Amino acid sequence: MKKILVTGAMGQIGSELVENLRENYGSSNVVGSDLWKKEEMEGPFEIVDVTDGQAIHDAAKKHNVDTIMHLAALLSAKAESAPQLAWDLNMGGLINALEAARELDLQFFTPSSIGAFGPTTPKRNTPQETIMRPTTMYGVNKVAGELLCDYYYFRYGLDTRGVRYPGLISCVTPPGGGTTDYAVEIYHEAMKYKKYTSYIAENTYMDMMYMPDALNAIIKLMEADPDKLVNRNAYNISAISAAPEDFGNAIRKHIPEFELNYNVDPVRQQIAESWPDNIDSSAAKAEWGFEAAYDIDKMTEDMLAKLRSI
Ligand code: VAH
Repeated sequence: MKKILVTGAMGQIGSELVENLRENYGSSNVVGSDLWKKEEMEGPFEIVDVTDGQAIHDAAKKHNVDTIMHLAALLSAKAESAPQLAWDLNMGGLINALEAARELDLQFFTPSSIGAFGPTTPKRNTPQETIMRPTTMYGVNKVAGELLCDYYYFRYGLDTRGVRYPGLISCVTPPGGGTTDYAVEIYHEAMKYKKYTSYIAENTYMDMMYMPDALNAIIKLMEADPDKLVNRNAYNISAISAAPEDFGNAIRKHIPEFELNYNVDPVRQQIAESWPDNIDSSAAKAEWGFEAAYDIDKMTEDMLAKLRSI
């Protein structure tokens, strides 16, 4: 992996991934792409709508990349509000990116999610191989996406790789339309108002991860020995299993007067309850050495320090 095209480069993961990759591989070797870009954003960038397969192909060819990291997608809550649009973007965009990678013989990364699991999946210590009957359009997209990436590996020999991300917490670009967004909002509002009203109920556990761990996982997986990859497109990875009150308790170690209230959103609560409480990451650790560096306290300290400096 030396020259990379990132789709969804203006999103929560993409915006920090492009910066991280540029630090590791050189700015001129990482091409961002999205429907729009921030004026001040530097480095190679292409305006690409991933529902236009030719646009992805042309951007990859123009910059002579050897890898596509496909991140453009609608997240879970937004996908539930527009399921047909989500199918077109999440699945149409994915097969377009896979086709570009096949035609140009590129390495390929796209994330799956804990959203690929459903209410009949074992909720605790969720195995790498298990029942996957998601009840959301996002989950259907993620399971189908994992299988499509497996197909492109088995049928065409494409070097596809992916992880099942938990909820990701970051302070650079807020997520849009996710179920786990509360775990990002809580930090911003703790800083501004010393209080937050959670749309997810207390005692609702979900897997979470700090963005630095999420980005390191991509690079570690993409640089791993392909002969060691068994689960290649769908590695369970997680760092933290937490409910809203756990974030509140961690924040209060820095902002003692922080107040956490609840006003549950039934749609996102139902999505959250269909996902595991905590997943087993042992296959990722065994096959490519996945390790998370941030627990909830270390993440909280870093998040609040970064938000204070903005
Ligand atoms: C979402 N942040 O909430 C995403 C993620 C596991 C959750 O896929 O939809």
